[in-house]
Amino acid sequence: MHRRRFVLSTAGALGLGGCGRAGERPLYSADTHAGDYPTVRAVDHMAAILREKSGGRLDIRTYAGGQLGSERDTLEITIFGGLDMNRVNLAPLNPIAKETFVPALPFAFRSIAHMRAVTDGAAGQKILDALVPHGLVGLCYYDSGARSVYNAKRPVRTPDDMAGMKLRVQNSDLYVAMIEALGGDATPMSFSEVYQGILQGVIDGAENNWPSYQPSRHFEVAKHYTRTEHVMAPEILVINARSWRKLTDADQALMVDAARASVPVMRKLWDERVAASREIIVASGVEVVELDDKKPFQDLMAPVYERFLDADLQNLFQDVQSTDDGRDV
Ligand code: GTR
Repeated sequence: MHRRRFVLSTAGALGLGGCGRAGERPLYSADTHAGDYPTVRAVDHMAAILREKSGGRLDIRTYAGGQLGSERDTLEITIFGGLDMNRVNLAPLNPIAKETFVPALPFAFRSIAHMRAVTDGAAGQKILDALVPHGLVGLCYYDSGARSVYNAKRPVRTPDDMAGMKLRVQNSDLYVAMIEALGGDATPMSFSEVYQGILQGVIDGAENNWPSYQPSRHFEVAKHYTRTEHVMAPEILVINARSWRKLTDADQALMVDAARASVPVMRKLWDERVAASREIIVASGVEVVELDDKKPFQDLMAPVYERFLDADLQNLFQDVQSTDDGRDV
């Protein structure tokens, strides 16, 4: 079936029409991760605050585990209003608002603490604001840690080891260009298809953080994980602009406060999850390659920056670079 028709019929079948008002029904949200994943639990925390503060009028119901489709598809549903909210990575937003390229660029952040400081600060807010003309309001950022390359073929120690390797990327031209600049063969596909893809040899591997590599069981079929930590693009929680405008000013303020309050909760859950996932992965016999020097990988990113960091984005990129590293990690 044509993808768009599928998306529309999925939303229709679920009755997620955007006609409800706050109080008449919960706000519907989607997440590709399972119900116990830190992003889903953070939104549940936000929902609990909303219920409490609004006397039960405001609530969020999350369809977790990719029940409603891939991030790209559910984002489309969210933009036209078939879903109120969505927790996605920045990657599917890249084709929608180019400001999202900046924090999604390879090696854009010096550390997790730097990424957190940026998302908490003025540059982070500018990127959220850039979504408004595209029908979305950005409520907050969540952690996504650092993404690293993994594959079923051989340990990657230098970019040369990636030559010709077929690696899955998210649906963003930025990530196709990044893998190609590293010498790999980039294959965009949805997250839910990666395990089978590796098992069947359609792809050799992919790239992701520990907490995604582990419960997806990609680590069982791609046992070479190299700490390239090439991307630290955060997650983002968005709400459809019309759903947003249906809320009173007071309810919008409650939403913003609840979203903000969910961020430190998420970070704590995230740090715990990183440690737990890593332990499972290491115990399973995965070969984890630590890189003494990431420079050979970084140096190959020059053409990617040239193509995606255009003149309009230079100031935003400078704002990101000049943000202090933060001290929480
Ligand atoms: C995860 C992220 C998801 C999705 C996934 C992917 O780390 O949390 O939102 O982007 O990666 O690679 O598709």
